[in-house]
Amino acid sequence: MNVVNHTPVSVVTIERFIIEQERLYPEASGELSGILYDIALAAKMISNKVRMAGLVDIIGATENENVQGETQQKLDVLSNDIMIKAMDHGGRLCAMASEEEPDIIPIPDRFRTGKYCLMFDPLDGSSNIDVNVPVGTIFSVVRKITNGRAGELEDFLQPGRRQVAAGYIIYGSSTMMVYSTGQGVHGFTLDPSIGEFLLSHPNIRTPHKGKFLSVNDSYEQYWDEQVKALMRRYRGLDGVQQAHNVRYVGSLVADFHRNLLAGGVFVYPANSMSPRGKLRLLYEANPLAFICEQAGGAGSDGRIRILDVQPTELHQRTPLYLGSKGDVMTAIEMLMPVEVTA
Ligand code: AHM
Ligand code: MG
Repeated sequence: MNVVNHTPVSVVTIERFIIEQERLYPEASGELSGILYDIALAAKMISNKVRMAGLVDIIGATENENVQGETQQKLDVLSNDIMIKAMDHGGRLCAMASEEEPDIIPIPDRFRTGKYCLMFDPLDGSSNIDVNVPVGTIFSVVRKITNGRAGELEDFLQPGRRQVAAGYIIYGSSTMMVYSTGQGVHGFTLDPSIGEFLLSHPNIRTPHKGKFLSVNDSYEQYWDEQVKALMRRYRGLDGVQQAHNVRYVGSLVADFHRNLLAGGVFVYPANSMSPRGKLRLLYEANPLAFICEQAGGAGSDGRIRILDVQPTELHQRTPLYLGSKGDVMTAIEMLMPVEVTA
């Protein structure tokens, strides 16, 4: 009979890990560490709500639409409020921006402000919540670049390569927080019995080529010929590569997390119905591309590196090819504009 080993995988809490990382930088002010602690606290609170879905009246849609014209779920609104309340008073942020809010969220006058801007998608994949599919929170931190107390739009419209921290929380079979401050990618699993995130996945590296393809191919009829050819390549139908296994949850954090650990590519191309794709550059593509690159993977909009895209709008959308480097390179090679020779 197999005996289950109950020894904890780790006793390194996220707080201890953040402090130890901070000590490597004697010049660090501790402000970024404070932001990460506060996000971990918000994550525990959101996790708690998500775990109660189905038992109390928090599933289902509200009567509101967000700025993208999407119906807000009750848990979108709750998670958004939790993030704002957990983050607004620490004195480290100059403003926030959320996928669920039309404009920048100012820091109330009664609180101090700081030198960082926080962007987040409070509950990604929330349309899945009613059917108990994993959802997530995604976040991105950049330094303020304007003068003055309050954050301005310009502070948020910085290319993703300027992120100083990014990460996500996945509310799956367990709750995990995965983040990077530019020194590798580290994953922490929430131990619900003690309410602590414990280091479970230090220094995550993603395989160079993956076995999974995550794509919603119901849009095939709206793809251009280059994208269709790329999908045939990924599926092994043109005989050039081995076929990928198709796995699509429809919850970006869940699809991304699986591919990060096991190898693969997440693809959400532009199509004739959505010429700029669906996913948001600031709240989804940038933070996950940052994580992916830190783990040895890559992120592209099909032409250029996601982290080099200059944002022009808060809620800008982008096509997205994200995951194992070899698989993203395949996309870039096959989507390159065809040279017209005289
Ligand atoms: P959301 O932020 O409103 O939840 O939308 C983003 C979600 C992603 O989690 C997922 O990858 C994608 O939308 C799925 O879109 P589609 O249903 O078009 O495949
Ligand atoms: Mg989202």
